[in-house]
Amino acid sequence: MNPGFDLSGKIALVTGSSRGLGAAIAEGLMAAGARVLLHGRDAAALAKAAEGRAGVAGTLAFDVTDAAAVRAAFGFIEAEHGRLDILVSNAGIIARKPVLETSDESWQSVIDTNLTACFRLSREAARLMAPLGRGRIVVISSIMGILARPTVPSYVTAKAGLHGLVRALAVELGAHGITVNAIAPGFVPTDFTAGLHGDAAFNAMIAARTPLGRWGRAEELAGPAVFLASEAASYVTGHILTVDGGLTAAL
Ligand code: GCO
Repeated sequence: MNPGFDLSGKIALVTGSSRGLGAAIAEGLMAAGARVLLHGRDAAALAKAAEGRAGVAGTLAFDVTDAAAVRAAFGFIEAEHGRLDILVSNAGIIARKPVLETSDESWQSVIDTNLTACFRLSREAARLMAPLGRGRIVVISSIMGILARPTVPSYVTAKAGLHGLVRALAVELGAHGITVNAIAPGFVPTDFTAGLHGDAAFNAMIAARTPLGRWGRAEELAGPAVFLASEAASYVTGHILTVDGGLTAAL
């Protein structure tokens, strides 16, 4: 049987896809044949990211923490495309402050953006997918959902929460033919981690701790995302796939 990595005819939404991991994942889905709705907060950056790319089905600029804006975006997807086959929930933020210096507001905003928004996006996506009897939800988590490093307490908590959310969604949405999985990336140099990658000591520590001996590349998230979004992963749900060069396997 053909394992079916082909995503031709599928419509995908990738949040946070104007740059970084989201952009690389969107590119991977398009290369596999999907038509992708790019998302970000900055309409101008999105328009630039969409320029000249045949696989782009459109752009949606909204804040994932704004419930009304999320509803409107899914209303638009339904009206314009009549379906959604794949959601990649990738948009996220980080606050780097020790526990003793973390304010309630900062904590809440990281939880809202990284965890609550993913719940809301997944629920809206599942409402479009359920009538099709099929769907793929891929949550971009982090190895910080499994391991903790100092100074990112809200991020670690939100990412660990996403792993629970993936299982909670998987056990209910399986009945509708919808699979829900997470990818937990290790350290990848993007704008998000520029400060860490630029820090020679931190950079060397990660390379030394990682069996593959280096940081990841954004494009290395594309294959795992295509797999989980495709027919090839038809019997995979509720799974957390680490893509970390082996970092979480090593002591
Ligand atoms: C940080 C966090 C994260 C990690 C990423 C991989 O930047 O401070 O540790 O951004 O780089 O999530 O675990």
